[in-house]
Amino acid sequence: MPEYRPVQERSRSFFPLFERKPDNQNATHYCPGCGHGIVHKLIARAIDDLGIQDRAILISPVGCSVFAYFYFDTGNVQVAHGRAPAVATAIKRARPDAIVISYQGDGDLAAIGTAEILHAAARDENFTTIFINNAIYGMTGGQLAPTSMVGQKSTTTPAGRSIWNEGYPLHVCEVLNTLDGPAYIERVALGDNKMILYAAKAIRAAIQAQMDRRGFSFVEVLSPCPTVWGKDPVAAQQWVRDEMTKVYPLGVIRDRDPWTHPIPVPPPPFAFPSGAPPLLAKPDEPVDYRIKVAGFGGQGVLLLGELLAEAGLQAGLSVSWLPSYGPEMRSGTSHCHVRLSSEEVDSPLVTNPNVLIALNEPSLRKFLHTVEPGGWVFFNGDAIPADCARADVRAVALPMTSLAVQTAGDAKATNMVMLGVVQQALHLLPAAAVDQAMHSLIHSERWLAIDHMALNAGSHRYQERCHV
Ligand SMILES: Cc1ncc(C[n+]2csc(CCOP(=O)(O)OP(=O)(O)O)c2C)c(N)n1
Ligand code: SF4
Repeated sequence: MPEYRPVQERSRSFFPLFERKPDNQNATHYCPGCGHGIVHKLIARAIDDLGIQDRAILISPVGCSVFAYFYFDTGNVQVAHGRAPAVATAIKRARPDAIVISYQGDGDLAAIGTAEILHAAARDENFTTIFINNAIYGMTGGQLAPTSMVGQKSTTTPAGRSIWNEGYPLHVCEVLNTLDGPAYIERVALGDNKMILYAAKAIRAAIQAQMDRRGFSFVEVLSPCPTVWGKDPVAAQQWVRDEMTKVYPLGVIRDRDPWTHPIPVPPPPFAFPSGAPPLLAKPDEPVDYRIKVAGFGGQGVLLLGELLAEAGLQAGLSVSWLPSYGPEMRSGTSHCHVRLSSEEVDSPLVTNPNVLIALNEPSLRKFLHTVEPGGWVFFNGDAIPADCARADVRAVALPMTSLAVQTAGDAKATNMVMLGVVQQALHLLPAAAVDQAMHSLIHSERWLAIDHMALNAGSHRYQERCHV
């Protein structure tokens, strides 16, 4: 028997206090009569009733509901405008046991984010989207939305939406219903109390569909925006009931029989291609290298980062590699973020590296101040420039480009000299893993030979000059 709790009670899935505004911790930031507040409550109740608070992750959008993470005591990720389905996809795939609830307004979902929602639904991603259709851009002050109705006035259509100028409103549920993917699609409204009870049921059913691994579930909620519509809360609710529901008919649009459609099966975990060596043992000591590799485009910055990540993978670590580069193929700046960790990697961004690999002086100047105290700095140059000295980091400066030319006959092998130096200094990764990574990423025999020479040269030079 489900536990009986009065509806008025604050949901357990809300924080006891909303700490966004110190002087008002019991109210949300929504306007009186706004549908967002009501739908938040329905979602929180569903999370409570389904017993999933510990594994629920809410994706909040850009729009009036951008601060949803101040209210839901669940996992929370706030994402860029329109990108909730892409982020929800990533989270659900990485954490199949999480219950992912993606929350979007009509500007967010049906304008800037149209491609994301269509493709997520077509791929039948197993997460739930709650789509708040208030037929307007609320947060930005009332511009026309794709779902604004014909004749509806907005700041960008002061004379009302015209089919000649702005075309017809987008019926998102019906569009999604043309796709094979979705498991569950329903449209509900907040037009009166009975409708709100239906909305509660729909939200619960959609989340349940996800829990049953039935695939993509979607609930559109026709929702009042009294402030921007210029109506009082009661009139706004009536407008939802009397006008919006004429254009957007309510009801279950798809409830796919789980037995007639294959349940999406997650792909098998990553396996090394046959012939690859078995994973090397994880280190006894926990490892958490946050590495920034930076230099000019063409210096092999990205390849060096990729090699570190690939070798880390071969060594059984959790890794990430995130490149960032300008549009030029040559001589623009580029850098990448690499993480090598014995724990799961939470974010691929490296803001405060504990290892900075600077292949040129501008990169040293740009990133030196970001290095964590106690971290390592490897610089391709005769010496660290005097005005860059930092007493709280360990710095290694060697002229790696000259060394690459002298020993491997090619300045392009500078990155491999650097790899040899870093390896020798930090014993970052097992030599076999580095070798395996080089074989996976460098496909020319000639370059493999050159790069091995450069790697060894870097390693020896560090031993001769720097090892104490
Ligand atoms: C990339 C980008 N483009 C535009 C904006 C401006 N912007 C913020 S919210 C919004 C639309 C919000 O409308 P909706 O999604 O319907 O949500 P509501 O505020 O009505 O809940 C826009 C266009 C932005 N923040 N980022
Ligand atoms: S502007 Fe509209 S959507 Fe935004 S909080 Fe106010 S009533 Fe809600």
